[in-house]
Amino acid sequence: MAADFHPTILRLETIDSTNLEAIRQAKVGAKEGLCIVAREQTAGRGRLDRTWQSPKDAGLYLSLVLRPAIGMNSWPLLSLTSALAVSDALVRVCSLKPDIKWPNDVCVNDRKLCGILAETIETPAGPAAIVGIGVNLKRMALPDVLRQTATSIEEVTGSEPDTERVLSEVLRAFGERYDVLQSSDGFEHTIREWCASSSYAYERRVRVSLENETFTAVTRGLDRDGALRVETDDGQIRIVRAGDVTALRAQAE
Ligand code: BT5
Repeated sequence: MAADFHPTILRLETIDSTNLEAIRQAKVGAKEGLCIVAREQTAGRGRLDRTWQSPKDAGLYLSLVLRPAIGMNSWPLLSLTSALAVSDALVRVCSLKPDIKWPNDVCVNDRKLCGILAETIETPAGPAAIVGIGVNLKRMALPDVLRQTATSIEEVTGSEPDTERVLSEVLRAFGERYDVLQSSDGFEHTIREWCASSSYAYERRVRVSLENETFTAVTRGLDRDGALRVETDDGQIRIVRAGDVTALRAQAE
């Protein structure tokens, strides 16, 4: 397939958040493919107003401006596409075996190595999607609570990766996956591939945390727009669009 995605990289020393910068640039006309990369973020963002730790040169911090040619109700699939791309890049660059945790975490050995934040915004040129990707490259000083849950390429491989190589492989893999997403059967293909790359897709006992509610359930695959289907203890199927899932061990409820 011909590659249609051609990123233009804008490199910054420091920024509040590459997603915020991408939003600012998109609002003044940035085209599809603008890629903001920063050596550090002073206010790196996670979902739901959470923080992404972004010390200088310890991670890859990038955001893409996208103007996808697919219906907006399918834009949540961009998050899955990005997680698949990071997974591909980690396999190619360091032979890792990543697992994707719904919706957007790329994990190795059950620890988070990459987080993804996809946002939709209005711009004068029409709606745009901003996809932010943070990959932990090196061991970094993290707050105590994250020491048990986060990891980096250096920690799992024993050596510091080449930042430029990780960046170029993430962008190459993203381009490939993004082209597939926008091709015929691209949604089904992306969902199938995501399910094959995630131990969370089926039969996983999880705790689901929504804004005002927490419950336990078993995962039953993804809906057409990438939302997680779960079966609750009383046999109802529920669709989880925004929230967190945590894996439960059989008796650890
Ligand atoms: C995410 O949110 O995982 C999305 C992270 C996206 C970061 C990228 S970096 C480039 C771009 N610019 C931005 O400003 N953001 C994007 P969420 O699923 O809500 O997870 C956030 C949670 O992950 C935090 O509350 C912490 O518990 C944990 N965390 C924070 N920093 C981490 C890190 N460096 N490594 C692993 N876990 C981290």
